[in-house]
Amino acid sequence: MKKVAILMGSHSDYSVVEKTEKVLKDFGVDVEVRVMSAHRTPMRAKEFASSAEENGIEVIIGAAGKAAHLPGVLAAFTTLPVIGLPIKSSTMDGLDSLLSIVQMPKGIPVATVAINGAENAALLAIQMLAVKHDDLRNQLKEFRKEQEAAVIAKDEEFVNRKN
Ligand code: RP5
Repeated sequence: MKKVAILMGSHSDYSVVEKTEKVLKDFGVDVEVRVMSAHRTPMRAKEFASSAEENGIEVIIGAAGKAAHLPGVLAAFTTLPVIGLPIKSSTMDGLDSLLSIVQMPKGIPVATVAINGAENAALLAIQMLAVKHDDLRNQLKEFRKEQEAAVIAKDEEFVNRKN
């Protein structure tokens, strides 16, 4: 079983998070999506992270905006890898979220992707899982080949363009 949990701090994050969910599902990864907040439902967030490993989860993605401490709090309660997905906030364009997530003090790391980097959060989780799941490693290699071919095809369009 390959299972990733995506926790978002608010349902308002879901328009970004659904892109993460889609990539994971496209790769055949089991996804559990939850709304859990480090400040509004701190006990539920703690309980989820504390029991994630025994519940078969292998990677946790924490999506949050503004003072985005959710991924760091989750990471405090588990040794599973935690990926932080900073959500673009309305007032500071997500810089607040990015810095809140990426600037973890030493001892408890959170792997951070770009502001609204939903697809990369999924791909990074898949790369972590691929360390032990050969099928995912092969799928990732295929994905990279397709991505490369798509860029080359676009380049060819320009090369062959008649001004
Ligand atoms: C964070 O506060 C959430 O992750 C969300 O990005 C942000 C705003 O939440 P709402 O006020 O929209 O519920 O906890």
